Amino acid sequence: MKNRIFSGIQPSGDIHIGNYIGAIRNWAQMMDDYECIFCIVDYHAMAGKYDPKILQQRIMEAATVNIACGLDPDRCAFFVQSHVIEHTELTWMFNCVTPIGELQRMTQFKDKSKHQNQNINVGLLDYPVLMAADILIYKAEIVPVGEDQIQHIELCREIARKFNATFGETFPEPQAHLGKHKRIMGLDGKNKMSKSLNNYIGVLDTDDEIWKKLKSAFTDENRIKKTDPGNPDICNIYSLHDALSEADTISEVNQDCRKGRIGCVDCKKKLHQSLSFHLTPIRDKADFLFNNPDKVQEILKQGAMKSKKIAEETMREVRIKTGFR
Ligand code: AQP
Repeated sequence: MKNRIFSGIQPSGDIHIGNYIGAIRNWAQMMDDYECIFCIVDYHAMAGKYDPKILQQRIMEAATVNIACGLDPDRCAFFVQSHVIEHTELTWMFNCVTPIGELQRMTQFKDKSKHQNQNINVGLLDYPVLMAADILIYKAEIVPVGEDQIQHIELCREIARKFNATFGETFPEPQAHLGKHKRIMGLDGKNKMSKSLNNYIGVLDTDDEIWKKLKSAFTDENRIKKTDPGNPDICNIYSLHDALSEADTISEVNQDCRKGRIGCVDCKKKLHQSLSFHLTPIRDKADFLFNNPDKVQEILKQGAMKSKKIAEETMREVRIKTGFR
């Protein structure tokens, strides 16, 4: 029996290389060793600014990019959250064991409340409870995520503990699984790479678009002249090399930067080459799938059928334990 993992991604805009390096690439590498369930979490996207007219298009884009990045429907279940309605039923059960104070202290809730201060809705506060239901409805033991989600996974463990203590042992306490590159910084060098901050490189950006973004990207601010020795440890361009370039390029850039033998522009050019090498096959596969949306829809349908069986079984057990026969 393989351990089960669950993870999700929102269809809330372009998928960026932070999502790819911090999450999707790890998911694709875990498919042989775990029983994998991956999900487009469309209900989560509703808590932010979203346009119902293009929601389905966003879902298809997110699904297409994830498959192009390596999710293989033969080795994982991949589906849309709202197609397995049990997620929301379990959320209600979990709402009733979750202290409101725990939700109010979540960093992401505080940050997002600042960014969308005209729309601080209950969904924004309740987001981590829906996330706990997404994970626990499959009794997943491992959740591969980026660092920004660690606090939510801790809360998920607490919700599992509270539910088990109230209604009897039902759920495991899942562990977060972080890859080597758990927090990719945005091109501003100050904040996490993020759609809403528009500081990202999209997985589907063209080479020209990527170069335009890289040209103005933040580097080691202490380096004034090209010949000044730089410090790769504090340079965001170097961290992106570390996440994406070949080993010999990483070590060459590291040494040349410290000795002032390579300037920031040339370092960015090398990164641009690595990005192009890495993203071209993904873009090609995505192009093929955009022209064959029925293939993507079929994958999502099969994934929902597989996942729904597990979700229904968990809900049967939960309804009995909570007195809703
Ligand atoms: N910058 C990042 N570095 C590492 N991992 C990241 N993830 C997101 N940004 C980074 C991981 O990607 C997975 C899916 O994330 P999501 O769908 O919840 O998207 P998000 O975190 O909401 O992405 P954004 O771009 O930051 O969206 P907005 O701006 O709308 O809030 C998760 O595992 C996440 O950790």
